[in-house]
Amino acid sequence: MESMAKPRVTVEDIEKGLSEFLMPLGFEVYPFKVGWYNAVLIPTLHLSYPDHTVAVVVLSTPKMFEQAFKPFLKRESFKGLNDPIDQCVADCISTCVSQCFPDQPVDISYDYEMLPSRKPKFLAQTAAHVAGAAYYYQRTDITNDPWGEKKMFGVCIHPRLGGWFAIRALLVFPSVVVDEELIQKPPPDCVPSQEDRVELLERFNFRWKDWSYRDIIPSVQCYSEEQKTYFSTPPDQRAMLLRQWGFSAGEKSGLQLPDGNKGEEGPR
Ligand code: B12
Repeated sequence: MESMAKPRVTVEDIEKGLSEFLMPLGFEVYPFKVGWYNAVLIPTLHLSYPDHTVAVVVLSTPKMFEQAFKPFLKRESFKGLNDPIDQCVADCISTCVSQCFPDQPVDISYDYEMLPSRKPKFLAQTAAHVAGAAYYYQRTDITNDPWGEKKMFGVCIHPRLGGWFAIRALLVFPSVVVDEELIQKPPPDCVPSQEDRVELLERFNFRWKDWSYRDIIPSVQCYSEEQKTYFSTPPDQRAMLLRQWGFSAGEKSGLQLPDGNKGEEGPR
């Protein structure tokens, strides 16, 4: 019955399939092993798969806005209930997975999804770091930091995009396990100096609305003025902005966001 066996999906197949579909839409994909992620986290935050399971973290680049979002808006007419960008990302990724891997189980989690415990389904920055995509600069990366008792959030910096990207999704392939086929590469440490790291965390925590943390290193692309306008608009007014721009909205569009989604969420 040898001939009946499904060919084994390799990590190369996964990377190739996902990037052929998602790169032209303005996304980047980075495979990693679940064990690398779990190794840096406390057990309550672990992903519950064996260490050798293949996972992939998906980033959006500035090009996603033109190459995926605008075509999505023309095609789909967004629905007012969820953030249109989140709808677009979910549409791209779920279509990609069902077309490229129709016979594979794939567990998809998005950056904005929470568990019943109110913890995020996955820590996007930790995933990006262990996958080698973008170094996660945390307070613990600074010796003798000047912030005393203050809570300081960490931030990932991408070697080519600086801060001009977002971490959108985690895909886990529960039936694909790997060994030596996947070797961990550290993310490029593109903000090596202590002084610049202090500056980076201060910009991210105290001045994130001025976009300046994203330019902590030179980048090959950044968000267009239009994209910045979109992301600077409070989520409950984005549907209206899109209508002003001439995109049509579906039945339930408008200002009625569900409770809990009205928060002052900024750009990702
Ligand atoms: C909740 C949340 C917020 C909250 C709280 C922030 C926080 N970090 O806790 C609020 C609302 C304040 C917020 C604000 C913003 N956020 Co926010 N947020 C999130 C979200 C959904 C979860 C983060 C979280 O709860 N982490 C839990 C904490 C406990 O994790 P942690 O601090 O990393 O700690 C862990 C690590 O240290 C790890 N660890 C320990 N040792 C080691 C060693 C190594 C090597 C590693 C890698 C890890 C590691 O263990 C710890 C846990 O035990 C993420 C998306 C996601 N799903 O991850 C986006 C995310 C972090 N936010 C993001 C952004 C851009 C923002 C904003 C700029 C804009 C916005 N979206 O509103 C602002 C600015 C921040 C500010 N100045 O206030 C981006 C950051 C991108 C980047 N380049 O890093 C993310 C990743 C979203 C995305 N899609 O890209 N955010």
